[in-house]
Amino acid sequence: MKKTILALCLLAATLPAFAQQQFTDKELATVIWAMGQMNPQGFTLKLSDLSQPKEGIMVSYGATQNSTDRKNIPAVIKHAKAHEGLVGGSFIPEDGTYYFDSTRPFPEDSLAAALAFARANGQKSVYVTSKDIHVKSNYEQKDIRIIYDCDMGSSTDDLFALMMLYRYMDMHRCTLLGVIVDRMDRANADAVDVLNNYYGYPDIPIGLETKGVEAPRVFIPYHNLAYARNTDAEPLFKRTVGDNGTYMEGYKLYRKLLAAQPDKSVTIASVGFVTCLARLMESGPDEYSPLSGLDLLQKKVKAIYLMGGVFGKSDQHDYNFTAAIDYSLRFFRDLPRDIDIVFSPGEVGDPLYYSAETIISDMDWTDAHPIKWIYEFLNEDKFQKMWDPLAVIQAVEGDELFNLSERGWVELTPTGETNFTPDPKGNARYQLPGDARWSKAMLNYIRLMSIQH
Ligand SMILES: [Ca+2]
Repeated sequence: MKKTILALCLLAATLPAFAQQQFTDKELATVIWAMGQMNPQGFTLKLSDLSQPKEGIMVSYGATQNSTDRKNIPAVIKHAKAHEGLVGGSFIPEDGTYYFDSTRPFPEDSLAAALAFARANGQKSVYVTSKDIHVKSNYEQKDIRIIYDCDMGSSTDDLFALMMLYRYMDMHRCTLLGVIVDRMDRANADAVDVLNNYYGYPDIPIGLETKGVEAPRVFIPYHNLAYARNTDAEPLFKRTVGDNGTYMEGYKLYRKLLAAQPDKSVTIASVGFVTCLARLMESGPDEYSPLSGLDLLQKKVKAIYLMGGVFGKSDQHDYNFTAAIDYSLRFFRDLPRDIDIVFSPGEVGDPLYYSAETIISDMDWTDAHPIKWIYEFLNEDKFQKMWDPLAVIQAVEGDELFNLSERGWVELTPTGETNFTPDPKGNARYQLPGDARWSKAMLNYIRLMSIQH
């Protein structure tokens, strides 16, 4: 019997003419059941020609919910034939069950619509076919309050991490309270002003470091991004602060934002230097709060996700902490021990290489895109790795997508080593490198956000 089914599927796949012959519902049910047996990871089948779509965000209809048995398949086929003619199978690890559903496809650049449909149909996730990833749909977590602290102006992963935060905002999965730019030079804050506007959040406050790292190295320069002009010499990108506005001091904006938030409610994603954080911790009472900076941090912040650190056998050299080692030493020395910290070491993001060519092609849906603009004027691919988004993704989505170390304490040495001492009561953990499949899925997740519009 199994051999017959296999032969039927193979024939259908290799002989379109054969596939075009109408199958009876009974034959379709046999094929669908067999597809489930042969595809433990899931499948989508087009009933008209038994092909498997290569693209599309697949969302199951609520009407065929809980079809787990062979005897449910005829109802799934009936619904699919009355709708888009697609049947999907998926294994849900949480309940160890394989489900068959009538499926609705959405274009891959329409994630928001797909997620809204999924929520309306009681579905917990959607499947993005070409990227081979699932995206959760059952989120409304605006109370995840994020402050994003970056060294905008050198690597483009800071920009992609910020893009992820805007997309999470679109999905109501977090509230971005503010952006701190810890790389001095207002051009870097102006770049954030551009992104805020481009992604539809023009009023997110921006703070800028003024006493930070002197002349840090620049990997991919984009200090002129905010001032880009089109061929008619008009500004290419909108800004809120503009040329005449001013930015609040980075640590001061931290104070203002933290003072206004509920206790232990704020998550910080720090993907640059920790100079503004160190200056916050050394600050005294002001117009925003009678508390010292250290007390304010302890009272309001629950977790800090840090891009940086070197652990285990890695022979990498840390950049973010060593670039301003005095500030970093003070930050790690004084950080309240009841604030959770999670490191995203460079080696975890290393395999996530988003090539210049792929970035430009993923953003070809628009002429003027600030990130694409940077790449269009680069003479060479600088092989940018997507380090920073990994800290942001965990800050918003929690631990589920990551392999993490045990708990412990981290001490920073004057030469920039992050020494880890295991202790179940410790406040620190670090991300562990994933396998090739994990790295690809993470990069594909970032790419999925690049194509949304
Ligand atoms: Ca960075």
